[in-house]
Amino acid sequence: MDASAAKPSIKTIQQHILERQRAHPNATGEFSFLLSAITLATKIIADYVRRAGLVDILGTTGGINVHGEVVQKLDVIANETIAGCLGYRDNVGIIVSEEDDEPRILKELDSRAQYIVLFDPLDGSSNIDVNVSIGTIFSILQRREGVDAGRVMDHILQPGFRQVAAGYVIYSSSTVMTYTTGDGVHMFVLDPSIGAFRLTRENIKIPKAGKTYSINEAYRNQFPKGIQDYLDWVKLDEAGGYALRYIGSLVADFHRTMIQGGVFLYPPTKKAPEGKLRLLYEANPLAFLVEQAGGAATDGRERILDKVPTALHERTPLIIGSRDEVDRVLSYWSR
Ligand code: AHM
Ligand code: MG
Repeated sequence: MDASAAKPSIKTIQQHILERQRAHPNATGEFSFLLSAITLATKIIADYVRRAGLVDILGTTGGINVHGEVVQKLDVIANETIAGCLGYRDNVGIIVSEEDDEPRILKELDSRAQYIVLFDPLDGSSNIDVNVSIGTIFSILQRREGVDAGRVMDHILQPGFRQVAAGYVIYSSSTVMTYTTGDGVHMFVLDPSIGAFRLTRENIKIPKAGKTYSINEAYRNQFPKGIQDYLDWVKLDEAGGYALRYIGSLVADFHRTMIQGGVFLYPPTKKAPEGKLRLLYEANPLAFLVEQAGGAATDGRERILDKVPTALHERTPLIIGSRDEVDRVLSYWSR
């Protein structure tokens, strides 16, 4: 990417979405209305994250979530902030969150309340207390035509290729929002002086290849043999100098991979035979983004976006990143 592409524009995310919508003759503006709820929520979360050491929001709530993980106070704040902002949008019928056991039905799905928003409110939350980057990931589906509104799970459990939009926000040295509606991947930086996300990169392309691999190698002995073989190969002279980078926040590891290329892997382990990451609100949205940017995402057997979900909080192995590197991993390991 050339330097001019990274020059901040005065175009805000709202202007960008509206402009892109105008290119579609049947656009009603509904969608920008929905996305603006997400940007509003993430601005509020960014503000909490920035003040995290100053106000009493660090540490745990004492609770355990549906995945058996310790719930951080900021997890709850982020979850309720997003749910609250979406709750004011009459075109959102259902929301699904990593932090909630069950979907929240805001309104019965109909031609007005047609969207389902699925999200991980604060990904990487075990990193909160040590000031490492964390993020929000979201996926947007539309209700299924001809399916009764009462069959809630049928509307939610749609394969990833049906997503109408997806994105993430990373709370880091700056707050960055990246989204796609199937028309390229676009990146914005929150300008705190005006409270708006400003366009910094349009139509991002992930490098086709990259020599950075990102995996929790401490689990090496638990990984399938093929993954172990790949990990052996990257260390050989003939591989040509790979680097390992692992932050332990999916959003942050993915963000780096999108910009610099390489591969992120969370394979099955003995402890988590289906991997750790969740299909609906982690793997699917990131897979949609990476494919739009020219990369690839697989579970080792099939394309992530083709997977037909069977449960709300289903997990999946995830190999995602530059196309050539994903293919290389698959040449060592496929299920
Ligand atoms: P979370 O959604 O509860 O924060 O868990 C998901 C996180 C990802 O951000 C990250 O990639 C992964 O867990 C790290 O797992 P591990 O500590 O096993 O490497
Ligand atoms: Mg997560």
